Amino acid sequence: MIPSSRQNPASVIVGLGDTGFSCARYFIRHSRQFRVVDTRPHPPRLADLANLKPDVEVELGEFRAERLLEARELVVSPGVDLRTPALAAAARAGVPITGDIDIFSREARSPIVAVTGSNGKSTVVAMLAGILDQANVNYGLGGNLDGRLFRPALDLLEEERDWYLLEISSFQLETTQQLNADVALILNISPDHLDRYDSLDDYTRAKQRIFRGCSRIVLNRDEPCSRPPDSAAAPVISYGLDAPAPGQAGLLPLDGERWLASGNQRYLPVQALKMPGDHNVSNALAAMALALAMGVEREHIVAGLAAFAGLPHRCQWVATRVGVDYYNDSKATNVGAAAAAVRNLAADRAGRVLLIAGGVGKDADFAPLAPAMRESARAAVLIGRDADRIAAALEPEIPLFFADTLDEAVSTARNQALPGDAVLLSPACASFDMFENFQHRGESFIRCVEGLQ
Ligand code: UMA
Ligand code: ADP
Repeated sequence: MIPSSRQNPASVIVGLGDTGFSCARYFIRHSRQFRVVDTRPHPPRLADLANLKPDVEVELGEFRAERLLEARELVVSPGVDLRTPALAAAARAGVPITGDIDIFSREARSPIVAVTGSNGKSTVVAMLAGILDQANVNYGLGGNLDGRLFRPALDLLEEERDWYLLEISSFQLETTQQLNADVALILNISPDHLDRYDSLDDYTRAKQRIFRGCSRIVLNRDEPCSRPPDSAAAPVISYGLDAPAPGQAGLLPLDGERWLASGNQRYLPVQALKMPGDHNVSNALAAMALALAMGVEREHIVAGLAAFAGLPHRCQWVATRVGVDYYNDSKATNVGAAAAAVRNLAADRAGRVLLIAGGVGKDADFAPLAPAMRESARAAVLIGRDADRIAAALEPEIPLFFADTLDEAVSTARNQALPGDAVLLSPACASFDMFENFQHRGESFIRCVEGLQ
């Protein structure tokens, strides 16, 4: 039971990172009462909130259930686990749980295109944004994206837009009751965040919430888990690496080349895409299918996909030294991403891949990396907290090396590489044991490569 003694209870923002701060700004714009709690002694946006509205009550330190029970609602940041005892107690007592995407979907007055998945989200929404730029569409782009490039969802409501493109994480979907997206897509599902979910099924169920109330579904034919649950009924546009049926997206052959196509209409050759690997061909088809669902013209889709050069830290070419290519794929924070990068970088080259991996493994099973490494890798150089766990999954087939620093890892990989090989930082892990974030890890890698003699 919620205590009946409460008078005009305030919303409580749980977490004062980028999301919590965007929620605070939203409440301030709408003159709504709120308090903030955060377990961290120095939450990242504390000073920003103090500058904006010094009189907001902020409670730091472990969450206190009795304070949360007084809330009108809990607006929970994505980094906070809903299983945290004080939050779970509040939820059991009937305090409504919401999040920034949930609030966004209630407030947005223009249609939403929503993309989730374990890997490729940022690439696909950025590709779609490139297509919409060509078509002069007035859109807002945000959500769970690299905060240096994009904005939290609620900040997008500050400007009038005709469309919203949202990258949404499973954490954000957990607190989203009804998204009501115009177009919704799960790109793929591979094990990730298993420190936050009891099982892969739990993680999948969180992702499937993206389809709640959606008007159209985009489906990846190559990934059975991209399908919505049976309860979601809406028209479907599908994409895949095979030939497309009328109205769907896929690949068609012509003179020994593969072309991105809709039905029997060819759009552009795979060779015209600037990002390497079939996982990026799949991402381009996803962006194309989303654009088709939005009614974008062919010429804009072609121009947008051909112009897209890729985001930093995603299979980003850094340099070629003594015939060896160096790639920064620091954003590969799970096993599926790293396996895709290893396979796809090896596919188009004479040599093999030297993989640099390791960090915080988020309780992942690293075994699925072994087949990709057997097929495509010359060796692995392991760093970070979970280096031994990765080694256990790769032994005995793959030559293994260990390094204490990224600098040492790059030198070791350089020493093992032959001309035609690729040295690939694709860690399959989160970065925070050795770096501030994946951007810091990627930038450090680039500096190490630039420093090679
Ligand atoms: N934290 C605490 N105590 C608290 C609140 C947070 O310890 O009271 C910790 C969390 O456990 C987490 C960190 O602080 O380790 C950040 O959590 P947060 O909820 O404050 O994060 P934000 O700054 O709001 O950033 C979040 C997304 N981060 C996460 O979901 C962890 C950002 O995605 C996103 O850009 C931003 O909202 C805006 O939407 C980043 C990310 O890593 C890129 N996402 C994960 C991923 O892509 O794999 C899901
Ligand atoms: P997300 O936003 O989902 O983390 P990104 O577009 O930032 O995805 O890409 C992160 C990493 O995932 C890339 O560095 C690459 O290694 C891998 N990746 C990208 N697209 C795919 C895909 N379609 N399938 C598997 N792995 C992918």
